[in-house]
Amino acid sequence: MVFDTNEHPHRRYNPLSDEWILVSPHRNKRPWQGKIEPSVAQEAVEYDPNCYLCPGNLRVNGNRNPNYKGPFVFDNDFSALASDAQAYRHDDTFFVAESVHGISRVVCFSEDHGKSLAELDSPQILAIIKVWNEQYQELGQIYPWVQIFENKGAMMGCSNPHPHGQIWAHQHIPSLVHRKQIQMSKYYEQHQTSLLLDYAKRELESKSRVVYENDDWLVAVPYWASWPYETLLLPKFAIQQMTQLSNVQAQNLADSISVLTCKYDNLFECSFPYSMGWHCAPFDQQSHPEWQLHAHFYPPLLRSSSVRKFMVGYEMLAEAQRDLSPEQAAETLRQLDSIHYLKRQ
Ligand code: H2U
Repeated sequence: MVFDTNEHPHRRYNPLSDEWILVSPHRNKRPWQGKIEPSVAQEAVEYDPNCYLCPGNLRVNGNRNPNYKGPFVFDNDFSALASDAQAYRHDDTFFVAESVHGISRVVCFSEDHGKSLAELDSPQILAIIKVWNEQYQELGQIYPWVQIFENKGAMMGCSNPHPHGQIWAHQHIPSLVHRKQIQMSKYYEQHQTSLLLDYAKRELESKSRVVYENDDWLVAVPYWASWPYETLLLPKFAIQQMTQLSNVQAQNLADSISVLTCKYDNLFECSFPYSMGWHCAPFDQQSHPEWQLHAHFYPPLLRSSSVRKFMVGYEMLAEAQRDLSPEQAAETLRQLDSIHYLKRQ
């Protein structure tokens, strides 16, 4: 019997995290099983008088948002980090702790309460990229790590439907990034090239996991994806930080985000939940040829707008597991229209 990775259970190695994932494609031979659940009605209002993030509204702490248009950034009123934390370190075998020093901000993507990235057009997404860059520039002068991310949808713990993301910047390098840094450094020592630049080249040669590409960017379901429709957004060129993007590269990035988020919404004809975020070289005044700027999209949905993948028993106790193969997921995403289903005639 010939081994078929779309049929037979196997494990795949994630070189970014140094972890394995169990793939059980026989449990889900077809990429689409079961019935289509009715779509959850979309929030269509442009302005919600009760939203803390809409222009002109009062936030929980009593501050009033300006009548902004386009992206708007403010310091999180319930920050997970403190910029005035006293230094603290406790070292006692099992009881090790240290203080954290940082700042967190909220980035409203636009004044429109009802439009997620998928429904904003490329120039509006480009405006968000510019704001992310301004934040990297400002916060990167103070903190070595600036984490930009978006939790989208109640399923991902998002507390407010107004399209927005967050930025947490702090002194320490967080655990997942630390592990990735080690892996990329090891690869660089062995090959004198960046792991993710070489990986992007291999994905472009194979095409089997590529969802979308333009002159500068590539979206692929990574070989080691653990979430059903997880994707990696990768540059085709060497770049360590977002602040190094040319205007054309930034424009092409806006197009990539637009196409990917539209495809996601089109998959189950719903506002597709996910957590996404950027990783780039730390702002530590060192050169980091091992790094490549990239974004991860981690969406939980599996079979419909309401049937999600849970990372529970086996995943919590052993390792990540998936049914659909990454190649099957990529094929499904690739075939989807890049015009948003709500904009179709
Ligand atoms: P999430 O939806 O991903 O939870 O992000 C919303 C953030 O907005 C959340 O971190 C902040 C919350 O603390 N927020 C304010 O800073 N002020 C408000 O008035 C409401 C929400």
